[in-house]
Amino acid sequence: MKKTIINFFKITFTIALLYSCNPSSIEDIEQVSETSDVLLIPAGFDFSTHQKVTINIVENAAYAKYDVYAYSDETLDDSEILDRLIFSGVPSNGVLKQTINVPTYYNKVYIRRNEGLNVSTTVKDIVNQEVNFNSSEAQSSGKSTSNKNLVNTDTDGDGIFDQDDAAPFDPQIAFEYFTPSKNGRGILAFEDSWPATGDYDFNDISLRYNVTTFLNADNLAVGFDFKYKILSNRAGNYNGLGFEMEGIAPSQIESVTEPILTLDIINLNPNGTEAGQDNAVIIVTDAIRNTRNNGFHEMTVKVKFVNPISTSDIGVAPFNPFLIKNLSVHDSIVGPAVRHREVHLPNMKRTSLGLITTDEANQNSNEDPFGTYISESGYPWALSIIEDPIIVRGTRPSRTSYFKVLKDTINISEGYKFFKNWAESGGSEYKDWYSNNRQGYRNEALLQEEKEEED
Ligand SMILES: [Ca+2]
Ligand SMILES: [Ca+2]
Ligand SMILES: [Ca+2]
Ligand SMILES: [Ca+2]
Repeated sequence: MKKTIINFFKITFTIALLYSCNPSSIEDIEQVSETSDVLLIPAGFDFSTHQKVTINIVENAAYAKYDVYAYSDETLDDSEILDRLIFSGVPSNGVLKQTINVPTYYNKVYIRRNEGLNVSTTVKDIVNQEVNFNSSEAQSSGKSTSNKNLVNTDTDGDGIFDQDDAAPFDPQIAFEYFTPSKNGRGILAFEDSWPATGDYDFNDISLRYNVTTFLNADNLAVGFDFKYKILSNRAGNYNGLGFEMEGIAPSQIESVTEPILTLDIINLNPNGTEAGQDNAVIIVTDAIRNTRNNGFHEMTVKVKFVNPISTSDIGVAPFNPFLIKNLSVHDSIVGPAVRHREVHLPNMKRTSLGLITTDEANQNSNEDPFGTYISESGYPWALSIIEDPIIVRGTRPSRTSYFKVLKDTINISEGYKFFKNWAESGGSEYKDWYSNNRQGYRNEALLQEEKEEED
């Protein structure tokens, strides 16, 4: 009975919304409609498509340079492994340890060790989200570097030879660490109807990103570049975007690129982090719609730390990302700009400034009564996917291998045929449901082609 009443209100609201629309802005309108679909997910499932893996390297020589790659041996042939560089480093005091984020179906790590002129390569299994490697395991590949007259110069004096140093003239930076990988990218896709049920096309806001973290000679992070590109903004609200770095205090951040602010709802600390937060919160913009003057070009948010921090302490990108759901774009139902409504990934916590008001919580349309960001029908309001491209030699990365944004009002389980199997199996089946690794995974007619960069 209760459900029937809720449905009645939803239908009435949908009709009211449709009639209040200004036809000129109809392409931007989220047409709220109840999905009859229900996902029966196991308790505790968080819809994660990626896993954290800790790489522990123990080195017995005084100096060796490492490059670490991750992949799945089921979906990749050997020639593609080298496109999946995740980080480089020279062990400091005999140890090189990094925490990386890789798709849940990845099962292998490829470790390339370079000691002087000797190169060795080793493949290790990912076991219980860990890889342990000791340099005594290194098998010389018989290859040697082409540079027979290797001269070890360290121009900036950071202890890392020029040929191994990602920034040979900068003593603060020695290596790079990429999330998800040098050529890979992450996708964040949001439904902005929270806490009401949406149509689950996950295109209200979607973006792709790639993070380069800069490491010093001790393999500690000194800062990072968060490069992102908005892929879709099909929302009826002025939605903002930010991410929280859990466990990192605002005072640990030296500087952040100034966010794009237009609604007067965000207060910043002098270092550029959001004021009033326990953890460091980086606001990208308070209204993605208002960043359109910049087009949907790739943008970069630069973050620098006061002191170097280990990658296990800063957490792995995309950290705790969230959408700030704000006022409607329709004049007829405009409200005051607010900061508190945050839409997070499943089972992630709100920031210090996020809350659901009593009024909002008591609404019939509240489908998130436990604040887990998983609806009563089993769907999340946000998805996080990371993936590597299949590189087509001699051309730009093949875009067809990436997750594609759904066409409007298409439920994700229609466009991605095994999304439901994946979710209902608690993530154990069809782990690569979002890819086109195999024939028949996607209904391509229901997916949008990504627009090329508009120059
Ligand atoms: Ca150097
Ligand atoms: Ca350097
Ligand atoms: Ca939607
Ligand atoms: Ca939509």
